[in-house]
Amino acid sequence: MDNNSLGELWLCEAYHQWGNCFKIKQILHSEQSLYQRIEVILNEKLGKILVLDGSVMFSEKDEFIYHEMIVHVPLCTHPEPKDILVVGGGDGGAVREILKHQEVANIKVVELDSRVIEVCKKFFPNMGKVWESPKVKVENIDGLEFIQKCSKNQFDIIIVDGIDPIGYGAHLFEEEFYYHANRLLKEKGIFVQQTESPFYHFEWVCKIFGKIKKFFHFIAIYTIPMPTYPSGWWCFTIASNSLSNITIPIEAKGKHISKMCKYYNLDVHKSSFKLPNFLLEKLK
Ligand code: SPD
Repeated sequence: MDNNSLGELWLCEAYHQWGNCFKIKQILHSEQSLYQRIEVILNEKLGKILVLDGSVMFSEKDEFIYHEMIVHVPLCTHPEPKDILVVGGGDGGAVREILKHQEVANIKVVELDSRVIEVCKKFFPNMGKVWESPKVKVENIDGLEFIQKCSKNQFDIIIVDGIDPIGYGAHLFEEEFYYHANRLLKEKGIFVQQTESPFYHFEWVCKIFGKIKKFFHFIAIYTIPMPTYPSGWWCFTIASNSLSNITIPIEAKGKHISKMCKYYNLDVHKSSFKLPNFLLEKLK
């Protein structure tokens, strides 16, 4: 956080030569947990913003885009998702969206840092109340450690809603993690992970795609506009071993879910898989 020449306080998330800045009206919370610096700041236009180790996780204004798309794309593609694993996701945003799917019976959330959950319960009650659902079970353990010890074929969907591939979350973007993720999925299972900005982190996007591809027969990337993330453009990588049609939603499900959404609908779902040439060329 920096003061500018006018004495205003700004949060600047810098990536080498680029960055995003947010004017801080108030710092609502700041602590060092066992794993990271957790901050909640208030911006007049964006509302409250959750920041982990200086990186914006979401703002109240645009989090719906990210959370609806990381969840409804896989869940509206799978014929009958019952058992869901969320790795990360301690803010509750993804779980809030999963709970819109009545057929889901169990949601296991593996969030390493219990303080993220507690801070979000306090400052983002719209997301934090999901933990009261009897379908939701939380374990505060590292994602890789969790999936290493799990027996195979347990989940219909695995959603990795983590931090960037640097620091303590980096191993969630490695081959060992993808090997176990694949092992844990049931038949028709779908894996999805937030995989950074196609513009700022092009090398990461391609590298991660290559690693996931080694373990799944079918793989695709879809993108969203994400105004508060670096470059404002973000992507998810989705993969499956037995569902060849991972880019095609089940129409009736998508239509039904879109009634409960601010961003997601069937056209958005389908068009999010349309990629520009510079990405297509690299992902062949
Ligand atoms: N650079 C920010 C990447 C953060 C992705 N995860 C956000 C978590 C929101 N539930």
